[in-house]
Amino acid sequence: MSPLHAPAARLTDLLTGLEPPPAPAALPEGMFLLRGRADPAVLAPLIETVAATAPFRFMKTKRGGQLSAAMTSCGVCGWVSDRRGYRYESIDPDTGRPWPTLPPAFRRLAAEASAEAGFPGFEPDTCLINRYAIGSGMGLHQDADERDFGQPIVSVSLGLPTAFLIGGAERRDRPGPLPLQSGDVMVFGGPARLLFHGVRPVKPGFDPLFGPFRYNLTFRRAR
Ligand code: MD6
Ligand code: FE
Repeated sequence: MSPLHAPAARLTDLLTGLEPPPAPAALPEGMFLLRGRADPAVLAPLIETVAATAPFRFMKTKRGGQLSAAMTSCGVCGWVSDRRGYRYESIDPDTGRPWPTLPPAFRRLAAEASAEAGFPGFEPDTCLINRYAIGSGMGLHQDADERDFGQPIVSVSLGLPTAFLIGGAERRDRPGPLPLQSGDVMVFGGPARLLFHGVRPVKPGFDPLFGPFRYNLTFRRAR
């Protein structure tokens, strides 16, 4: 920023000679970040239980590629992608069985976090679990496969940190990074519900609970 446009220095900064800390960028209206709201130690074994019934898998895309995060789901339906496109399915196509039920601690976390963000009464019917190895990320997308966009999405970050990319209402809107750490919870509701977003590739590291991975839980009301 040129000095001409720099904000006037504050008296305290002039006196101490210190730069003021950078102001945190405001989140878009309807998007909330609850830092450290989730307990990773409680969630880790529940993810393992879900994955014992519905193993993580790399889903195919319509165009013949494969998603870079491994995925599984729990709840009355699960999000799937294959050569036919994206949708929610009641039966896990990999096992031929229903998805495992939503653990009560998952439901409770999603309901409490959404209420804290100002969306009371959220009852998710599905949780998509993404697992990112080092170097994996997720391209800019909108979550638009659910029936009612009036329902929020609650998202929980676990394991290795990354930067969440927050875009705008149009794919071409330039996204800005939001650093996320294990235990951080985001709520997307109201005017933020259909914003484009993505995830930067995960940098090398090792998390004491989750090892060389980042996990993300997204709770939705799909039906
Ligand atoms: C992730 N999250 O954080 C991917 N979508 O790994 C999402 O794609 C997402 O965090 C909708 C709402 C919140 C999210
Ligand atoms: Fe998403």
